[in-house]
Amino acid sequence: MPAGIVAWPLIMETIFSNPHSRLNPLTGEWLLVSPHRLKRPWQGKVEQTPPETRPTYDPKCYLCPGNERAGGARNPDYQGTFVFENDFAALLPDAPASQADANPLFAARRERGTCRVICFSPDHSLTLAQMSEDAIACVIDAWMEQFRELGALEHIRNVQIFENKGAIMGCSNPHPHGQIWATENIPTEPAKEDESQRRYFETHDGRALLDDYQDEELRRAERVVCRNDAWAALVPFWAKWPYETMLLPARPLADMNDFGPGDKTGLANILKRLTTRYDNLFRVSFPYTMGFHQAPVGGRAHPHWRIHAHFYPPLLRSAAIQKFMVGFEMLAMPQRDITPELAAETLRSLSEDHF
Ligand code: H2U
Ligand code: ZN
Repeated sequence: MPAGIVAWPLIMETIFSNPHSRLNPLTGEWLLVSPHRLKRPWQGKVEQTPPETRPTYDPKCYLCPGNERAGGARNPDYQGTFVFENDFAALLPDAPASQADANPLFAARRERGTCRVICFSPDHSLTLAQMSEDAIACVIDAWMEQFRELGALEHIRNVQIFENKGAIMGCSNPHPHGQIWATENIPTEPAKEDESQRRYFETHDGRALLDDYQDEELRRAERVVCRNDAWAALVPFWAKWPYETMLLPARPLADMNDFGPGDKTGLANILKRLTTRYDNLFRVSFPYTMGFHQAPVGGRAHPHWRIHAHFYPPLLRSAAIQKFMVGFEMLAMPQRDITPELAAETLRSLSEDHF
């Protein structure tokens, strides 16, 4: 090699072992990666690990079958999944329209919508990781049904399906459950992803951003955690949470209405395997916020969109050490210490048998 010319892999090696920033092409946002920083001493907050054993039925739980909820309604004696309107909904279907402020610096808009809660199982003691793939497939059936039903409402443009798991994520109840919020406007995060995917599609001969991204990740393999015929789980190149992952479909699916039988059973399989790996990481029921991003509903087709799930777990170095997005992260941009490649390698090395 002529003097002065450095091999490309060597340059990348040097970039990735020193402080650098990475672009998230889905949101257009940058992230600071500081691989050398893991060596610093830690004297901060140590999280208490909650006790791991729970009864299969808790008479004081608002979500267990047959119990009375905080709002006064009583749950049926449900056997599989159970969906109900959130008793303390953040959105209302009939919020009235009102006069807009003429000053654009004081913009406000009506936000009609619906909030629902979905119990994944009647068994209070379970989590997705501990449920069978068949039972997880029933949760997916309920998500698909909710997506179809809420997405068909005339005033709804986005259906956000998510799960907050664990007390440190602010989850109010350990009973396995998630939420669905359907809104009249497309919220900030899916709106950024919509814009980025549309722009990529328009400037890349009608190819989808997430198809090209997934193809390249599967080829490089270094950030892939696990996969099956229908889905891949990987740590995105731009992950900001220490063990953040993303689920991507093998087929060009824009939303859950596009699911065939194989997409559903494949999703149940990858959810079980990924959440089991997460639990095995620190040998705790692993906390996270997870949710699906799907094409906006109503109106035109969205060939640029690919459904995907994000898992955002807060734990860093043990069950007791949590990553805080504060300081520089709040004021400037997110930052991480362990590299996405190291996080993927760690998750990949774990067993898919629950501890
Ligand atoms: P978390 O998963 O983030 O803890 O939220 C649970 C939701 O369940 C929360 O939005 C609702 C709360 O309003 N809920 C009811 O609708 N009824 C109840 O009896 C308890 C909780
Ligand atoms: Zn319960």
